Amino acid sequence: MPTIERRAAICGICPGGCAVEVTLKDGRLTNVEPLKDAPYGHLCVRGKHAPEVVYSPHRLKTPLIRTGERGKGKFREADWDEALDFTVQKMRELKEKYGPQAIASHSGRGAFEQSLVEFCNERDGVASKLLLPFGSPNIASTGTVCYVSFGILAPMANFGFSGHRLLPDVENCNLLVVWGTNPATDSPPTFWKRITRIQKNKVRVIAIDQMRSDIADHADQWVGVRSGTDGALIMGMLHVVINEKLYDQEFVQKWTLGFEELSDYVQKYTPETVERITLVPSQTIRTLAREIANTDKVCLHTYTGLEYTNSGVQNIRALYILWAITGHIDVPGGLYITGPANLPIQREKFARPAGIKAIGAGEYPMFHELTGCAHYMEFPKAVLTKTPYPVKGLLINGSSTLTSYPQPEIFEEAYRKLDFMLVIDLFMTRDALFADVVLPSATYYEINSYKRYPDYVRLRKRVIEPVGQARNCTLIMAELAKRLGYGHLYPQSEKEFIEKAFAGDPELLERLKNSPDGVRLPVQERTYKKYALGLLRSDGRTGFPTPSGKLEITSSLMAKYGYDALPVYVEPVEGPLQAPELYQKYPLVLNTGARIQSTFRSQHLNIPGLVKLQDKPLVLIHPGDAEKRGIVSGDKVLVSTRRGQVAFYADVTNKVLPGQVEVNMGGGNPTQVEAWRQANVNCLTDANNRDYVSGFPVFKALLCQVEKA
Ligand SMILES: Nc1nc2c(c(=O)[nH]1)N[C@H]1C(S)=C(S)[C@@H](COP(=O)(O)OP(=O)(O)OC[C@H]3O[C@@H](n4cnc5c(=O)[nH]c(N)nc54)[C@H](O)[C@@H]3O)O[C@H]1N2
Ligand SMILES: Nc1nc2c(c(=O)[nH]1)N[C@H]1C(S)=C(S)[C@@H](COP(=O)(O)OP(=O)(O)OC[C@H]3O[C@@H](n4cnc5c(=O)[nH]c(N)nc54)[C@H](O)[C@@H]3O)O[C@H]1N2
Ligand code: SF4
Ligand SMILES: [Mo]
Repeated sequence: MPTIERRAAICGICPGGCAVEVTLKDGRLTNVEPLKDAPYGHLCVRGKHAPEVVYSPHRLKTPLIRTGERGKGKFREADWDEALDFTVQKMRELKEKYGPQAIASHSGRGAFEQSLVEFCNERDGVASKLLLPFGSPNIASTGTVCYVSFGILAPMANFGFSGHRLLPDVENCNLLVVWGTNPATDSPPTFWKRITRIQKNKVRVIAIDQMRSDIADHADQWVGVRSGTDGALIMGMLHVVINEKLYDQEFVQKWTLGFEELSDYVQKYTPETVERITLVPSQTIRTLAREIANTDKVCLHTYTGLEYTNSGVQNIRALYILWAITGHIDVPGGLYITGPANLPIQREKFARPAGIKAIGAGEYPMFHELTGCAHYMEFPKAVLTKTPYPVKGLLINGSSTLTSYPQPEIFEEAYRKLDFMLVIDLFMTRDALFADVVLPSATYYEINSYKRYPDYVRLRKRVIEPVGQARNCTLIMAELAKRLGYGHLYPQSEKEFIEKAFAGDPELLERLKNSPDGVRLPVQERTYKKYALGLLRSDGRTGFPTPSGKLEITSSLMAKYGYDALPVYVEPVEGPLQAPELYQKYPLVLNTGARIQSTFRSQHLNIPGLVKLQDKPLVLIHPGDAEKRGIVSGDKVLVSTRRGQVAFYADVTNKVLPGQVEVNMGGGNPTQVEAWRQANVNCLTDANNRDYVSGFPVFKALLCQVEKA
């Protein structure tokens, strides 16, 4: 008789940490169900296929050492000691020869596990801090292409604090605007559930999105906008709000800096002008602006949709300013300002190596100073031209850079020139093909740890034994630190990590050990309009924690780095208005990478049960545009830009606006099924076309042509 065990657990496929019930047959994970009534009890399609993911034949099972040419995929199996010794020896050699800064690291979406984030990574981001005691400032992460614009640069410039402190008070609002984010693909989709709940109470929801996304489909109104032009749309709305005096005059006068300049600046953005730029009808712009200004308690939810255009940071700044001056900041039902996050852990502070600047610090100084990280878009240049100095080594953890960064051929060229490269992953990625050493990571189903939610905390108890020789990445980092001579800076076992994580509250840890469903954290009482009460600044004075003490519409931080102090709009440089000649040849606006349920960026395209849900990479194209090209749904089509040509499959749909296409992201890794493996959308995007402040590539406002293959 097989032994069958069912128990509460935390889903270990992505960092979402959904509460689930697992079934184990003779210790083997066979089934996962949502823990329906538990907080964060949820199961997405990816979580449902957990057994297939963790036991995938593609999983890396032993450390590997390269035997063939870089990129060719020839490796031999090695044991952990040999692989780690070799890694450390190469790192020491490079340090000796070129200095510690010659080694860089990059961590990505596979490096968000809670203990890893809290003990091995830096600040807000996910950059591993392993290289800091080694002496290299070159720690980078997907923060180079994600979150930092929205979560750090824009809010810091406006308010003087990070975006994680701006909580959408959905439950108390009368109107919710979801702008450039699709909560249906959040992990877990907590926001989606909250929205569904308020909709039952007849709260109006507006979605502003370049396509009719899941949330736009469920909203009361979808405002379709040309990709990358939200900044103009916001200026048009500010034009209405300011000229019709619909703003909170007392707030503006007392608590903002630069309103006069903004008033002057928006004059050229009449709703009619903005209609020509954004494709949003002028009447809609007026109505939208008036509705937001005249409604009490208007909530905003936004994220990556605004990050990837030429003035992404400025557009997001403008959006927050619109919310603030219409009276929706730090009030019930608006964007609530929380206290600074106070992690109850004693984190080791790793000092920055003195006297040596990180890669990209010169090009993107604000990014560098606020994140403390290297800018990975500058990595190829550093390797290929030795600017600002030679870079010879690279450590990648939980990231697939060759599918997630624009123009992978440039990154590949750099990887070929390296003297040493390490990749830690679950699977053989394209990055790993270039590595000298590949280390197999365990999934979160295979480790002991913990998970913090905004109002809740749970212990993560190992569900299955690690597959093959896979190891918990947190322990891999600790082990590397040890071999590099600073193991004392890291806890060295899972038990130690957990104890240290709750060292500030050992009683909570005891409760957690006895509560498989987790422990709810006390809710803090709310205080509104904290700027007026002196609760936002460390000196106790009233106002915002900015240099002027005001909400800075003209930002001194931006000005300090030589950027426009006003949140000025920049038209997409590769767009129909700025590049009319190119537009003749590439007459469709190209947007890439809106999330789909069955994949997580490049992940799961090698899992049959998930691939089945969408077996081909799609380009969403409007019926009118498709007809002109003789394209019907299912056709193989070629999408081309100035950079290249890639085959996708047509999905003819009025979910996208005429003249715009949306192309799936994630393809390009060697273990993926053929159609996806051949379809790396980032062969079409542009490594040199960037937001001038964040350095983020313009993933979502380019030009392309689509033709039948
Ligand atoms: N054109 C275009 N490009 C984009 C985007 C877009 O919208 N359009 N989106 C951008 C965004 S927002 C981001 S965040 C980046 C994503 O950038 P990446 O970080 O490259 O994201 P993934 O493709 O998810 O790669 C994560 C890797 O981690 C591995 N992994 C999973 N779990 C673990 C683990 O526990 N340990 C270890 N060591 N590895 C693990 C996975 O197998 C996978 O290879 O892509 C960006 N690129
Ligand atoms: N299933 C699944 N979940 C994921 C991921 C995944 O790959 N798969 N990725 C994870 C990652 S790395 C991140 S960063 C988060 C991101 O989370 P979100 O920011 O919510 O990402 P999306 O779901 O792509 O939603 C972005 C929305 O912005 C829209 N958009 C794109 N360009 C524009 C524009 O110019 N203007 C406007 N107004 N809208 C625009 C897109 O059409 C899309 O509907 O999701 C995470 N969750
Ligand atoms: S969102 Fe992530 S954690 Fe939740 S069920 Fe899906 S894969 Fe698992
Ligand atoms: Mo992301």
